[in-house]
Amino acid sequence: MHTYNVKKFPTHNKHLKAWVKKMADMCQPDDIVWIDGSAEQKQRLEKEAVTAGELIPLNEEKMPGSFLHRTNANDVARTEHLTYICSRTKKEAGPNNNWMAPRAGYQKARAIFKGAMRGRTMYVIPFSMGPVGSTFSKIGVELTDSRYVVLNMLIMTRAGAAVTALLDKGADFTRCLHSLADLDVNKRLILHFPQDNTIWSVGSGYGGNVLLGKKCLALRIASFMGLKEKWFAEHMLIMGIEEPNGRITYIAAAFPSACGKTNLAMLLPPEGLKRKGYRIWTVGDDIAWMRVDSDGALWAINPESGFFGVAPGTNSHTNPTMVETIRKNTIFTNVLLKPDGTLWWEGADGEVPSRGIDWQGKPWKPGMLDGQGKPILGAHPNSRFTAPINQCPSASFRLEQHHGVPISAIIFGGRRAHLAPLVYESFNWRHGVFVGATMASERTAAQYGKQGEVRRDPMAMLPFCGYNMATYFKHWLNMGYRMAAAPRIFHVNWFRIDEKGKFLWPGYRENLRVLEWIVARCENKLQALPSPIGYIPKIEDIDLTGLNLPRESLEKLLMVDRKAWLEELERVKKFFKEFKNDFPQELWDEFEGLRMRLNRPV
Ligand code: OXD
Ligand code: MN
Repeated sequence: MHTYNVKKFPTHNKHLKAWVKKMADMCQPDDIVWIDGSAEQKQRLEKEAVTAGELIPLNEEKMPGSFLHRTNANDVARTEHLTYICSRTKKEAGPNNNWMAPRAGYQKARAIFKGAMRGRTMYVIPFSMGPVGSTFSKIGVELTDSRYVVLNMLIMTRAGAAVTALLDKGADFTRCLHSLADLDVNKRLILHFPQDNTIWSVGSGYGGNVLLGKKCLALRIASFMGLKEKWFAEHMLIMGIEEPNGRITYIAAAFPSACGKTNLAMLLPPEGLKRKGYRIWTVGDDIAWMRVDSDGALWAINPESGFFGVAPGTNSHTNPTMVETIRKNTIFTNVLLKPDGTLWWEGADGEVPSRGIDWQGKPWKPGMLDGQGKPILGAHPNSRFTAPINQCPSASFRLEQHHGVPISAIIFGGRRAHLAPLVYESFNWRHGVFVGATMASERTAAQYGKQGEVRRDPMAMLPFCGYNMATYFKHWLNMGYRMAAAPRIFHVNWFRIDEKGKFLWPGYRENLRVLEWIVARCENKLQALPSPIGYIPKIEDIDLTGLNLPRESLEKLLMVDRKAWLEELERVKKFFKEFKNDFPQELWDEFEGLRMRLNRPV
């Protein structure tokens, strides 16, 4: 077996050295390589990955610096049933998490990690979530035997020598260990140890399970840190809306996975609007870290430096900005390879190719059916691209600013065919927390499980909150008391359908029409109509210029169906009750308030 010369590790941080050595003793890699973030090292890894068949280089002329990767067919989405919070007690993890006692977790995973890196290299990736050196950023070190993980982490995080330099000065770090092991779904575990600031992930190669800076650190572990340190780690996009007069309003928005956060974060203003000259600034598309600053407002950074977006449905209509962003230096996962070395996915621009190699590496033609007569897809519905944010034409000029951007509005949203109106505003912070806590959405391809089923997903954090959500709701309420200038809280739903099952709202670029109303409300420029669930826009206050949308459709979109809401309250009650006595009384008061308003004669 290899012996590791700890003196040769390029760091003075003795805790880091000792930990890398200990993990290497368990995983037994042949070699250890420290990631420095240099272009040379990256190119060497790309070459090795190509030689090993882990990456397929793409058409250098049309997609320079880009690669295709395929994961195992059983390893294409986050595996929430194998994801655990190993806090000291089950109560700390809450009914919203799978729980395993820390000792049992370590023991179970150790058996799989043992010798798992034999014949492989262990890469040591020092990374920063947030701008390097910002007091608001957090450092992690991921050990992995996957070059795909290294190359993705180099896009998604600030990784390399600058972070090692901070570690040399003794900075604390999240200990992230990952091994592909033998990619056996029966030996797959994604474990979080919040009290130990540690993440262990084994047996998967899918991004959400293995790029440990993202969901595992920046949401599950960071949410726990945020509770202790009084800040928020949220599953939210951040964007700036520049009005024609040059004023920029920043908003943060939480939608469940695969519900359009990425598209919204970089939307191109629609042409028809009455007010011309809007511009969008993208700060982030998935995660927001937010804290109260000395001005009493909430300030946000995006801890990531790249996008890990869903490919299917991405095209010049749905997201022209992303189409530009992913033209180069992008890693694609599980999409269709065309004979000319370019790519395709369902809902991509251009013609459906007449042939190609599908996401499973098999020859593909349009119209092919599987054993059950269903069409065989060229790309997996949860196929992805990983691209640097600084390639995004709408990337915010404030991305590297250590203090981030001030947030004027928080938007919650879900995919609801019925019930939730296009937009409404909460009465105040406490009511807004209730609105977030009662969020629900229909399941998409980003998680395993039956698609289309409605699941409760408070603040879009159900799969990502690293502790008991009853405590999380209290944290939200408490943060409200700490802010002199708290953001306003809104709820949107782009997905309402009519009696014929057709979407009532065109969505995509046109969503700016709703954001325009939200911004005007933040600036106290518009009055709104009180309804039992919150403030609703007056019909004339949503600019429909240039949009072929009958006024009746907007009326339907904004309708509040009291009976349906009262039925919804029964489902909400069932959900809240899962948290037993830990659930905050303030939210039960909001619940009763809403019930009363819904029952009040009109
Ligand atoms: C993601 C997700 O990948 O939420 O962002 O699943
Ligand atoms: Mn997400």
